[in-house]
Amino acid sequence: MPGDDSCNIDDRHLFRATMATTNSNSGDFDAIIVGAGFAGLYMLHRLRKMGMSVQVFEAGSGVGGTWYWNRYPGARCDAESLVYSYSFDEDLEQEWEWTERYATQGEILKYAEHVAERFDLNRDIEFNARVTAAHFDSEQKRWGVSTDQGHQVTGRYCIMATGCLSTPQVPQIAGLAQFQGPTYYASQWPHDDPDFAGRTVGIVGTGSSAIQAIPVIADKAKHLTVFQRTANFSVPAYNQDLDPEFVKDFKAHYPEHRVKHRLGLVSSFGGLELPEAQQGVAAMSADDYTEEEMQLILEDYWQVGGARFLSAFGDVIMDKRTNRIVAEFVHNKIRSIVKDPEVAELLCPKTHPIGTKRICVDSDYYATFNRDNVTLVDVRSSPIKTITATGLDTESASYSFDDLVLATGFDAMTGTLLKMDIRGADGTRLADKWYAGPKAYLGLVSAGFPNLFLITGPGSPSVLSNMLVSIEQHVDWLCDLFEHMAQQNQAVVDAEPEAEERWINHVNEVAHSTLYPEGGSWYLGANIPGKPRVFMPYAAGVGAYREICDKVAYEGYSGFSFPEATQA
Ligand code: N01
Repeated sequence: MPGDDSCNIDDRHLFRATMATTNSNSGDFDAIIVGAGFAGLYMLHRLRKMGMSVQVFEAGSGVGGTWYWNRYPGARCDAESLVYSYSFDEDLEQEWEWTERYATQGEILKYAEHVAERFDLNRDIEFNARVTAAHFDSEQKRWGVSTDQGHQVTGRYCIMATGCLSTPQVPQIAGLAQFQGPTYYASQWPHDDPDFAGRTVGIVGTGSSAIQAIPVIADKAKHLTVFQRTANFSVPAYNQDLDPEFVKDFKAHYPEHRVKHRLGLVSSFGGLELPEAQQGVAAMSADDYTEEEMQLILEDYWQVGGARFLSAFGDVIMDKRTNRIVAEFVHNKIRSIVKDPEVAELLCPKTHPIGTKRICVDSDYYATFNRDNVTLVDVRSSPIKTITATGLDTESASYSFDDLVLATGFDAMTGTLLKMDIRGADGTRLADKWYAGPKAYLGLVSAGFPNLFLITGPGSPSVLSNMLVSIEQHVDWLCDLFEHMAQQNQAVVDAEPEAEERWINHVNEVAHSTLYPEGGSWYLGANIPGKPRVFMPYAAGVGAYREICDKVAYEGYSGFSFPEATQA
């Protein structure tokens, strides 16, 4: 097994400022990482290889982040397993065996656990410890980090690897506490999976989580009532066992695949790959085709399945005509699958352009509404009034069920960061600085919060990309920055406010050149009452973003300031 033995000895000499005190509630570290999901694990691995002392805090009792918490029935990744995986270690990518086209939550969690063991990461992770505060001490130039378990540690660098979808939204529905049966949040599913056999279940929400859970719950439950406020576009996954010959060939060409993902050379700019045969087509604008030709192309994409359906035409998120044709294609698919025309019409999304809310990937979602034991309730025309002891009341009817499932989403991208009491150089709270929306240069550093880094933060491609691609890019880029700082004898890095402002304007400009702002999505904060409406991810793609970050580094980290020399 490869461990840390490949560490570059020269790198180790760069970081000797700190002697860590471990196994206690206090200590001083070169770096503190918040979160032990895929970002936290890789960050820890890299920093350790550079010779840094590192402490990771993780609220869960194990590694895996989103894959630790989201254990709802049917949970799978909507990116294909061979590309939703780390690329940093050749032996790991060759030796790990994915079994299905889309890995289950359980398999991805096993992979995260395997990575933690393989690289001996667990010894630097404090589990069951939720970070509550992080304050920058301007005199000492160190972050002081506290947890709900009484830890009080300090560190030069504080890295937020907190995930983008890690704070569940508790829906503002009256009477939630009155329900007398079990209530399950999709995003905090119990480890002992509840058995719905013979039970009646009500589920609120029809986003990605619900769309995966509904067919699986319907298969078990006596009856399932689905409360839908907004219909969502979903594409069939056509999940299947991986063909060993395909895997062998893919693995033989892993380096080429990875380069394409990193540079966004494949036409899906999020870093997900298209089959070879489709790559040329996807770069095209729909203007090059008649509507009849577009139907044939869309049918091809539909038959392959998966989120890449949205890549059939390069301008689907830019051009209203293209978007309308693609959306109508999906409407017609829904009408062809769902037998009851009224139910089919309710399931056809008409409130937002396709792709402006995250596209869902499903197994038999629409067909599930043909089952006798499934009822769809439209809570847009007749909103939920209150949860009752035995079910819920809408404005026009009462429903009862044994179990309530809430698949009501997340306070995305900023929720977890702003729940912590984070204070910068002059004591300003991050929540105050971000009152009108998140601000961070390159989505990585928020001016006035020196040495605080956001992995896949707002203002980076983040949730519009394959998260593993974006995580590795941020971690690698930060490691280069830390090395640069060590070589230049710099202790502190901050973003220049003007550079941050320019970046935020650019992120907005890109977003507003697309249809994304029309989506009313969690990308915009629109799902959280009172949250500022700002399109948070950077929509120009991973390739363009990487190029910008590389240029910034090449220019000696333009837009960043290095106000202090090392004190050690
Ligand atoms: O959450 P969502 P999600 N009354 O916000 C409804 C990732 N993910 O957990 O749209 C009634 O999409 C809400 O209705 P509306 C993926 O990035 C990935 O499903 O606000 N309904 C909506 O239908 C995804 O996009 C994977 O009108 C209420 C639903 O709850 C992201 O996580 C799998 C309500 C929330 O949908 C979030 O998906 C799962 C209320 N008061 C998730 N409040 C894969 O990789 C909310 N809703 C496969």
